[in-house]
Amino acid sequence: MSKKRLRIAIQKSGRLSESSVQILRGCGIEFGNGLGKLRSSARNFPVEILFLRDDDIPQYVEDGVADAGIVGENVVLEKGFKVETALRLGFGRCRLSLAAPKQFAYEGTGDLEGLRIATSYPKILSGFLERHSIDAEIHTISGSVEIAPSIGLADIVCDLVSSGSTLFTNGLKEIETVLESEALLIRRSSLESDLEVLFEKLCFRIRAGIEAEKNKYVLLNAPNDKIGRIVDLLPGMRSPSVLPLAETGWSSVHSVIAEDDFWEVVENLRAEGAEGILVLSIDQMVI
Ligand code: PRT
Ligand code: ZN
Repeated sequence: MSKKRLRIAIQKSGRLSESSVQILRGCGIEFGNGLGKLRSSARNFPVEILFLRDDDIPQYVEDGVADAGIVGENVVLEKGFKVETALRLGFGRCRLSLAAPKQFAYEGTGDLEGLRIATSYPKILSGFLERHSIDAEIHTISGSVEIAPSIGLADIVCDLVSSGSTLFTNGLKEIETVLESEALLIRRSSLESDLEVLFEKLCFRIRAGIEAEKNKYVLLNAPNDKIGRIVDLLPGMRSPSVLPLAETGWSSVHSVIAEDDFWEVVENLRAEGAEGILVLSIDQMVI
């Protein structure tokens, strides 16, 4: 195996840290966590993990200090660095939204004309305003954006939202979504060939983990005369497996179903005569 190590930057401490560590550990990569450390070498895969502030990750990847990184799409787009997105990771979901005081009667983007908007995302916001041909004043502030209207610094804000409770407690309501964001696996565009091979391996493993999370493994028993209708309800990866049970006239059916519709499928399976239905999590799914 190559002596070179692939350097991956993840957030040291924050909303993305735990899921970033989990996604790498889910790939079978063993490393110590970032407590009090800036870097950690994996014991069983030629990877070095760098623990950084999220805002610094795109720059480090562009400069080649790190080969890849896990960071929010909002940060990548705001910083505008030349990095490539390899995978969308499906966690750290949030939206960058415009929010106004509750009493603001908002009817459409035309109402934004001439307003003062406080944000930590001036680049993404100005792109949005340009696309909608709106002339508004952007006030860039680095934190506690949500208090800007109440202290008279701005009319409305453009900030990240997940549950919406921060806006609510500050008397604000969401009026427009500027960006839907999630964590991304980013990479620098040119990797030496041995690092490229390592990176591809890593992506392959991460994809298998992401697919596994989106699916469930289902096993059930049914009398043979019901199998046809039950199989029709189950897509499976190619098609469901049907195996005879020791008891004559009965079979066991194994299949994979999407997490999103699994309750509905399970209810339909029961209605068609399935018994002893087991639904299991999948660790990895290679498709
Ligand atoms: O120290 P470091 O610079 O690394 O961390 P940070 O404090 O800058 O970032 P952190 O850990 O707060 O967020 C890291 C990333 O998580 C962000 O860049 C987003 O991609 C993603 N993310 C997901 C969020 C949120 N959800 C989120 N809700 N980032 C921030 N928030 C904040 C938001 O700014 C607001 O203040 O949470 C508040 C709103 O939350 P709700 O639930 O009340 O709506
Ligand atoms: Zn940050």
